[in-house]
Amino acid sequence: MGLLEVCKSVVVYLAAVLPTYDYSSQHGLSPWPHSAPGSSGGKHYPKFPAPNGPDSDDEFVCKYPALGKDWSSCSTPDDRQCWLKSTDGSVYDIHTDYDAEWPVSGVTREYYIEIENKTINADGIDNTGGKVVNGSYPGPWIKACWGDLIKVTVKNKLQHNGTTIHWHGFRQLNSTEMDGVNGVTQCPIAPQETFTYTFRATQYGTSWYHSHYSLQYADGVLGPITVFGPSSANYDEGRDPIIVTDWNHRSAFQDWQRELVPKPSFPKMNSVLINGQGNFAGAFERNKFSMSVKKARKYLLRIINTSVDTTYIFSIDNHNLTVMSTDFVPIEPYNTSHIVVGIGQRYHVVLDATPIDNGALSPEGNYWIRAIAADGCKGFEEGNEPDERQGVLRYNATSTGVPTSFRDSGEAFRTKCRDEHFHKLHPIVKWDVTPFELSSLPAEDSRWDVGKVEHKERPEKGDKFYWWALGANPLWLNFSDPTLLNLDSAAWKDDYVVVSKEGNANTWVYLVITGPPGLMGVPNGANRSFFPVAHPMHLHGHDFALLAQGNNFHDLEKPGGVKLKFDNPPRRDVVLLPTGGYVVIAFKADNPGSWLFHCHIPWHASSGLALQILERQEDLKAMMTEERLAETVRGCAKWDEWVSKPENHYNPKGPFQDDSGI
Ligand SMILES: *[C@@H]1O[C@H](CO)[C@@H](O)[C@H](O)[C@H]1NC(C)=O
Ligand SMILES: *[C@@H]1O[C@H](CO)[C@@H](O)[C@H](O)[C@H]1NC(C)=O
Ligand SMILES: *[C@@H]1O[C@H](CO)[C@@H](O)[C@H](O)[C@H]1NC(C)=O
Ligand SMILES: *[C@@H]1O[C@H](CO)[C@@H](O)[C@H](O)[C@H]1NC(C)=O
Ligand SMILES: *[C@@H]1O[C@H](CO)[C@@H](O)[C@H](O)[C@H]1NC(C)=O
Ligand SMILES: *[C@@H]1O[C@H](CO)[C@@H](O)[C@H](O)[C@H]1NC(C)=O
Ligand SMILES: *[C@@H]1O[C@H](CO)[C@@H](O)[C@H](O)[C@H]1NC(C)=O
Ligand SMILES: *[C@@H]1O[C@H](CO)[C@@H](O)[C@H](O)[C@H]1NC(C)=O
Ligand SMILES: *[C@@H]1O[C@H](CO)[C@@H](O)[C@H](O)[C@H]1NC(C)=O
Ligand SMILES: *[C@@H]1O[C@H](CO)[C@@H](O)[C@H](O)[C@H]1NC(C)=O
Ligand SMILES: [Cu+2]
Repeated sequence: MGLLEVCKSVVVYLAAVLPTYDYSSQHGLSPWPHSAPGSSGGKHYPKFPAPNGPDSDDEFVCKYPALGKDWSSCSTPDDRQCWLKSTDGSVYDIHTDYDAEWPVSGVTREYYIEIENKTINADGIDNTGGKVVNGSYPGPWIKACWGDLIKVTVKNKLQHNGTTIHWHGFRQLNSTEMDGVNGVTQCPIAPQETFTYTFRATQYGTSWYHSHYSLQYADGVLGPITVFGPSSANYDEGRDPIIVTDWNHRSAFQDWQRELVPKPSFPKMNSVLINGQGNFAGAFERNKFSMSVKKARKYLLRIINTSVDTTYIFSIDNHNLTVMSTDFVPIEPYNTSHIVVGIGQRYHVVLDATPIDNGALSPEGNYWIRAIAADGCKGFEEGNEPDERQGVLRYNATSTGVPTSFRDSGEAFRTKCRDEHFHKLHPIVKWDVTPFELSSLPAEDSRWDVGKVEHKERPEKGDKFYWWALGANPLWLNFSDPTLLNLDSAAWKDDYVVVSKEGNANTWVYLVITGPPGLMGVPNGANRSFFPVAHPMHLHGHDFALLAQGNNFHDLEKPGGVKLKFDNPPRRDVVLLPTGGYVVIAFKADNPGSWLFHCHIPWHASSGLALQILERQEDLKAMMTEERLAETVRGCAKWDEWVSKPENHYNPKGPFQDDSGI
């Protein structure tokens, strides 16, 4: 019996004694404290409550002092499209082109968070390798209003790891140095040091922040962030974020070692959590996530997928959901019985608390909230697949009844691994993408095939390990040498996978990403193998237009085999590259920076499935003045000092870095 088998049987034993477990000792879970940053004083300018959570925290108000007193809030339950209006008829609303305009704000939202290690007991089993934000998993809910400046000081209280925080989906317009990617925009924050991130909320909606230091977010360093703003569908009340994730009982750094051996045994996940709560292997009556509602009211739900390995299908028995935004992009609302949430993706949906009577009504008014792991997009231990009934919707808040409801059995309810349907997603603020022919794209910097490449000469890693890559080179960053501190460079190391894109704010950048199935021979002369796996691909610094998405990569080779949508295509910041398929994406070169484009499965990102788009290097160099980079340079000096001492490392004898760094 190998060591891993031993661990597994211990876990199974613990599960068996779970009924007597004292859940009151459960620690490390977030109660969503409603912190209220900034002062709520000030009499001479407009301020209004943000549409908020269930215990609507009166302290959190949106304020726009710079707009003057002609302006007022116009967000009401009957008109959530409106945000601010002026007596002269000007508005900021759902139709405002947020790529170009946002409410002028004098408000800075200041937060301070600490990253520390902590044992997390999320599903009945301790994970001693946990790492958390401010002592809780998930971390505190960071809130701001559309147009605010967000300023978050992060302190690293870990003993043996650096850290960074990335603000997932935030465009970071003119602030690439605040993107939080070690080796690209900064050095890791050294233990006991701090770094202050300052950036403007030009978009609105819900997202998450997470560490970009190696596999750290999988250990718990993440939390939700909401920017209050208009919505395309109406609702009465907003609710706290619903964070769905898969979960593991070991540190991801430990599991990574399972990949770094000649015959990798792929890391497996153990359970599913909603807001940090779950039930491992039949520990069923533990405090399941629950949400209570009043009949006929409409609720805004903010759903975030922070998974490591799993795409979920989210549904509530006997209820349809009205989808109104994908990632940070408001869309024409549509109704559905279930939504497919890929890793890193977010949806704002409206739940109409009016059960659909299909003969399966729960007599007590309790309904299952389901998070179904999609077929072919999950990585759980065999025979240990978690129950899909992950939460309860209650019409009677004090009821403790177990729902008897059933999943919608209709044709339309499919559990295949895919994205929400391409043709359903119509952004409200339209983009017209300049048409082009696929055959006209230069393959060398526009076409990227996802595959695995064989061992290169790297002393750090084991023998015969295959590294995921976009193209021929797996990403491998030097923590101490971020791209932003090398803007004079004309030549980049292959390991940095730098893809230069020039132009101006009106230049479209097009990328074709493919995941060819099977062993495909040797495109571009590199020795690569291809595997049938779907990858959630995430771009920093931009929303992108999704011009095409398909299951058969061979369609690209046929003339006219792929039809591109240029007229208001779906738009988001994470897209699922289907198994054996392709995606074609486009964005405007309107944000100079160095932007990571990577698979959001941490094992794949750690293995190198990433590239960086270096957007308009000369303009970027001009923007990145000494003053702006002062914090970055200071952080690197501190990091270099810390990392130069082997006694600081987790394993002083082994190599310090054993993955791509992201
Ligand atoms: C995080 O914890 C620190 C220290 O207890 C506290 O000052 C800070 O307000 C907390 N941050 C948030 C966002 O809750
Ligand atoms: C976690 O932090 C505590 C306190 O700093 C330290 O004693 C412990 O060794 C750390 N554990 C790991 C695994 O780094
Ligand atoms: C980070 O910390 C973990 C322990 O929690 C350790 O296994 C890993 O080697 C560390 N990695 C780096 C690169 O600091
Ligand atoms: C971003 O910077 C460019 C030039 O550096 C400037 O023209 C533009 O106004 C800036 N945009 C914002 C939103 O600050
Ligand atoms: C999270 O994303 C992963 C990867 O795409 C996906 O497998 C999983 O279903 C998503 N979770 C939810 C709740 O959608
Ligand atoms: C969605 O369903 C609601 C009832 O819950 C209905 O009022 C609304 O018109 C529907 N919207 C669309 C776009 O079909
Ligand atoms: C719920 O949504 C499904 C589509 O997924 C639709 O067929 C059905 O009519 C909807 N039901 C109600 C009551 O809105
Ligand atoms: C709500 O549930 C509680 C506990 O089961 C029960 O005592 C109460 O009568 C219920 N209220 C209604 C209105 O059904
Ligand atoms: C990483 O970058 C630093 C700073 O430029 C340099 O001193 C060091 O030699 C680099 N390490 C490797 C392994 O290239
Ligand atoms: C591919 O592999 C073959 C045989 O192992 C080797 O001769 C060739 O040099 C490799 N090509 C590249 C581009 O690495
Ligand atoms: Cu991947």
